Amino acid sequence: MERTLTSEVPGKVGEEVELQGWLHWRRNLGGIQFILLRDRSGIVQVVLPGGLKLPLPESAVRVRGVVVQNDKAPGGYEVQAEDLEVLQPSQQPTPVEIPKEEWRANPETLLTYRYVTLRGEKARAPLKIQSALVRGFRKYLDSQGFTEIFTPKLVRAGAEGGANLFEVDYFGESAYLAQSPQLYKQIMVGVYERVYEVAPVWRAEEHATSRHLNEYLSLDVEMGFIDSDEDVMALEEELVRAMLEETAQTAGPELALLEVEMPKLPREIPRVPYAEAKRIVKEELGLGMGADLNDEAERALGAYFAEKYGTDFVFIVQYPESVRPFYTYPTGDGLTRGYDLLFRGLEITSGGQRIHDPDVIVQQLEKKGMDPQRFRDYIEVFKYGMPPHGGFAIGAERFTQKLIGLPNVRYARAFPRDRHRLEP
Ligand code: AMO
Repeated sequence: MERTLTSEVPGKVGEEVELQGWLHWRRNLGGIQFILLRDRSGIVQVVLPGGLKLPLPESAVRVRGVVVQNDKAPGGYEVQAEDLEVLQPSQQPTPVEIPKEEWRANPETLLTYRYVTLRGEKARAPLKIQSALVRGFRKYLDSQGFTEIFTPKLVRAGAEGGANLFEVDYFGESAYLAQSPQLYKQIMVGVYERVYEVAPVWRAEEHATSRHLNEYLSLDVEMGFIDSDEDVMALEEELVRAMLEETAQTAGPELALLEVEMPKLPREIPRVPYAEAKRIVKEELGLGMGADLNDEAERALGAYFAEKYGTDFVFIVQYPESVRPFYTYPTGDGLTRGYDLLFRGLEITSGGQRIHDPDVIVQQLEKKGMDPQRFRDYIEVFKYGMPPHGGFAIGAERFTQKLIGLPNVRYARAFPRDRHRLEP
């Protein structure tokens, strides 16, 4: 018999169906027992005879039965079956009772047993939403003439500065895990003009915060023949719109389950110069801030722009050279064509125009106290007609976190790596 998905059950009233999935929950009322059966598409109630011996929750099972409408059943339908076949039993009770506690148990416990706690309906939803965001990212860029690239993750030098690099032993030589595909995606602009990459990157952040991971998914974009960072922001605006549309269209049940409020995204996202953002933070919001916008300042700015302009997104533009990486295009007045995108008060993107003149690159490296020798292959490329170009990277987990309203970015990654966590 052909398998029916739980989501297809409402369309099959009166028919006999075969379901396969996991025993999500069970309850024996004596003469009758109920289970919830969970598959990739959702959950449905199955009614079984009271005498039947049922396996433990999370066992993989198969049932055949007749679909009946029942207003008291979750979702309004149930399957009435006589028997249940165990495909593979659970050998022990789950460390956390999935349907009840997935959202209430101690967060550390949930992460420790993530291989099974992820199966909870609410636990698995953020990753489904993230997968839709990433699909939207790829689809939109494919439609705009971009080529997907795959760059090395073992590298000789860090592109984003030396502080948070993971060092690895590369046959006796020192190498690093890539902090970003930055230099390689720029090189690939010289080949394909427009490129993107979806891949993990590593940051040896020492501190545990709600927005830092040591391994995260970087959604990278780079494009050639631009006039300025304005072209890059214009692309990102449309890209973000496409990602949200794809998610609304294909992850509807998950968005509903988590009660996600879709963001306010105006046709044009406001561009606020860094100096102006700083002034607002100080004078209008009465907050202090360090050299860069700190997270408290970002949060306050997010709330300020949501209130003032009805937008959940804001670009902070014209960053000073001192707080941007060496490859950022300087405008000669101490400022750059580098920008950040804040979403609901959190930086989800850094981007901008890049330097395309090799002499300026050497000059900026030296200014930052970095050794141009370590970047020699990268600099070579710029001697062969590199067009004006720019791009950006979106942190996939941060975007997911803020879209859903997750308290910690770790829940937007299946198996997060943090200071104390290398397993599971
Ligand atoms: P940046 O270092 O700002 O820029 O990183 C880009 C985006 O990646 C996300 N991000 C993180 N997410 C989780 N945990 C972390 N530790 C973490 N660090 C960064 C953020 C951030 O906005 N090469 C440039 C991008 C570019 O200019 O193209 C870069 O890596 O969402």
